[in-house]
Amino acid sequence: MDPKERIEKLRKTLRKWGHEYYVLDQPTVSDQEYDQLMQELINLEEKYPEYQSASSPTVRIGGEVLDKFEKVEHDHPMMSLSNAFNHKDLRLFDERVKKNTDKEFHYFVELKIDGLAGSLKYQEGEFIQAATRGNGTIGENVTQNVRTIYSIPLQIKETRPLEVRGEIFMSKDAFIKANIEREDQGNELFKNPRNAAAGSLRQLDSKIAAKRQLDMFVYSLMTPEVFDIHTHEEALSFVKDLGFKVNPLSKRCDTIDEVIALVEEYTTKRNTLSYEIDGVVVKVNELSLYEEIGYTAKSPKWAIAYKFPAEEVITKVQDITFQVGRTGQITPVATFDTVLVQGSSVSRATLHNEDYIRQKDIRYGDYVKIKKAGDIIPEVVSVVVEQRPSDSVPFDMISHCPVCEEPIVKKAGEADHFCVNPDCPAKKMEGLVHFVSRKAMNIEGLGERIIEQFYNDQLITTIVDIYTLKDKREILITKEGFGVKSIDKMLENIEKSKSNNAHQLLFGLGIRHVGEKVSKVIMSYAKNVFELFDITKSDLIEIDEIGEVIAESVISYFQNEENRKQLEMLKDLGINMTYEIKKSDKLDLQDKTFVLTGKLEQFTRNEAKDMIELRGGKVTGSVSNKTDYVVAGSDAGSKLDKANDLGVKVLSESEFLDLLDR
Ligand code: 0OW
Repeated sequence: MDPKERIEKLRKTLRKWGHEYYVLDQPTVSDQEYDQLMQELINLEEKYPEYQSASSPTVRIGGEVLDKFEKVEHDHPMMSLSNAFNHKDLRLFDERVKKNTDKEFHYFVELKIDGLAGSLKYQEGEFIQAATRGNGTIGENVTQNVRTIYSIPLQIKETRPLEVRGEIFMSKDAFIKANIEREDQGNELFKNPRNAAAGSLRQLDSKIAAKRQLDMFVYSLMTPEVFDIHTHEEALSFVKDLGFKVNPLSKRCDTIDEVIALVEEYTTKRNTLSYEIDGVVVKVNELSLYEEIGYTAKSPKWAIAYKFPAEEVITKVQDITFQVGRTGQITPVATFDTVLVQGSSVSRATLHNEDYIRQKDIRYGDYVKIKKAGDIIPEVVSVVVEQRPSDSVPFDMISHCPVCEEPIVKKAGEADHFCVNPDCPAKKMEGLVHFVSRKAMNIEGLGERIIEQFYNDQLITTIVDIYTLKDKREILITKEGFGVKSIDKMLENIEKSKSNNAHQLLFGLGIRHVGEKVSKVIMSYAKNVFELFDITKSDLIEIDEIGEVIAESVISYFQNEENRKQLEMLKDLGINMTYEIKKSDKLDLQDKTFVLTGKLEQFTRNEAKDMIELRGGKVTGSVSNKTDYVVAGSDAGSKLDKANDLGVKVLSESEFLDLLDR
């Protein structure tokens, strides 16, 4: 067989085997056989470059690292879904659909995969482009990274132009693996598979994206009429036949009662799946009714997403312990037998303060209902009084700090108790954790667990100790659980933090009432930390947004001899004490007013706000005709509608990135 034929044959076979393995999850050959043939194809393609093809199974990981993602305008908007939170909402949806059409219809029910929406385009049977949803109209070109998703065919037998859409996700196992790697590199962990998938898809280097094992379930075929398809069910079997991965648990239902029964079934099945779902999507099956049933600005009226209720589980309160924060605040915490809530294991829940405990009458040994809605920390919802032991007694708040045994105080009218001992080890430890945290000095690889261990080993008891830690390198690399690589990476990050902007240092000092934003406001006025040594209260109050309480807290901190000495030592150790508006931020957004709406992938709201303020811009909470830009993330709300009504310029996240990179 001549090489061209052999190459074609190998590609055909490897595509078939790849489809069986990655899409159907039913491999018919061993990994060795697959790898052997792949290697033969790689060798042949190297030997005969004239036969190279972008859709060869050997071409999954792209070449160059991108410096940013190009924008992509969607041919049809990528809409979001309106939500149903209970059976009643589902019935109301059913009634609305029936009001909008008198024709007969069925429902089609799918799991709501918890990932991010993506669009795939094919021409002449070749995969040519993938894009994120963005703000629904403009997305980002992520073709390079999507090529690395093995369940996505690079070539299909349909040669007419075709677009499919689906949910790009990371399986639970891939998520755990990704976080192990993040931990090893001393990076911040992904909160959940959705964030991990979004973060991986936004990698500019597709070699990194490839390692994250992204996957995709296709749930939409665009322009179905072109392929003479009339129902959603036919559309899914059409794309499945082309080699796309379609969720096997989708099902047609004739009535809303059947839908509700299926929703209940999926709710119980949820934790047995190898990927996260956050609900169920219900769609009208007959495509011809979509126009008639209609759309809102953001979502179709012929579909709805049923969101699972925040899961509640019952467990027994084994103990109530008390955390002492860096400000001395005492937080009671219920500890209990580990339970699975919303797919993650939970063994503690905050009890906020004494009032909260009294109001719910939570006692040692009680059986309680725990809830974890979304990604917030778990909370005790209520006590299962019927299961309360007969000898149980009401909870009594402690009177002394559990760490330093000094008396604790609760100010009149305040709910929280505080340890007021300045030398309380718990406060010092929490203070160090705060100092290294992301929004303060952002020392990656030096997390809470390590701070606690190094504190107890007397390696770090003050901030200055952090910057002299490198002198103890020989001790550190022999410590249990640490390697040369992770220690050197940590020491490198400590050194790097010396050049942080001074507002991060000020925030890291943990002065009461001086948060991240106030630190920036003060430093943009004082310019150097040492200016605060002799600043007067009236100077401080002069500053916009600085009131009496903050001014007094700052003055008392910098009048304290210990604190002054510590800052002198930090300066001698090379920590930057000055605040500069970074030169690249040449205030090119001076007097521009922004409103942020929806969920941004790249930034938190605060980070986006900081970027704008650093450039002289202003961020307000509501859209008016004075607004220059509305930055619309995903699931943007009424502010986006108002911007469109007022003709205010709307920026997608990628356009906002472009504006900042200008
Ligand atoms: N996440 C999903 C899912 C689904 C689209 C079609 C028209 C409007 C929504 O599993 N199974 N089906 C759809 O249908 N959307 C889904 O996810 C949406 C897409 C955008 C926001 C949600 O992720």
